[in-house]
Amino acid sequence: MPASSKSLQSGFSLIELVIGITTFAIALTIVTGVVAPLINRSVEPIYQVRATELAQSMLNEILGKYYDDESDRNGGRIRCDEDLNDDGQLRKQDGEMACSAVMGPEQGENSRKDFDDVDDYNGYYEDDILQNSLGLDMEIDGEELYSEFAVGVTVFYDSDMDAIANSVEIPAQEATGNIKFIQVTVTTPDGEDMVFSSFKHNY
Ligand SMILES: [Ca+2]
Ligand SMILES: [Ca+2]
Ligand SMILES: [Ca+2]
Ligand SMILES: [Ca+2]
Repeated sequence: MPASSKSLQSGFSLIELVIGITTFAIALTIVTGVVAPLINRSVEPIYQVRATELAQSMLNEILGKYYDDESDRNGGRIRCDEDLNDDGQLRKQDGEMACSAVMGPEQGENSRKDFDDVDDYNGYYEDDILQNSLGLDMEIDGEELYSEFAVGVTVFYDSDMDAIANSVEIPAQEATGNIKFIQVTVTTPDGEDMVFSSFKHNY
């Protein structure tokens, strides 16, 4: 029998097997340690894009509402907190009204479709099946559009536009004001909070 066919029949030596297994183990470590996290990371941008889309539509919806529940609905010529006759007081008989001191929905505004001013959204939170502005589930053919996403909203007066509420500024600032800060936080399915914000002015 020629020498070459004898060595083929004898298969791998123990040392060759050990080297082979070690090489395979190193290769596997590289795959799980380097490639697998990359696969994970490649999902994140999709969540981020979807979160941005969701936050943008929420902000658009909120910014489309009145500045305040006390805002003049007939053309908006009279702003809340505006002292029209400069007497240092806000009085109904002078056609003046104070802006809302409490951020939240007013009486009778029980769900999102009733919200008519920006601060009605303060404290709004939803997860599970997210809803659209009309209070309908965001689904297409029974498939949730934002499965495992959550969205929350915070609104407060922020007269100096530094993202810190008038109510907690030091030194103390006016309780109400002409600028409201709106913050939308979207939590992605992997638990990352993405924060978006905007201001609404009392025009
Ligand atoms: Ca007045
Ligand atoms: Ca309202
Ligand atoms: Ca309100
Ligand atoms: Ca502030």
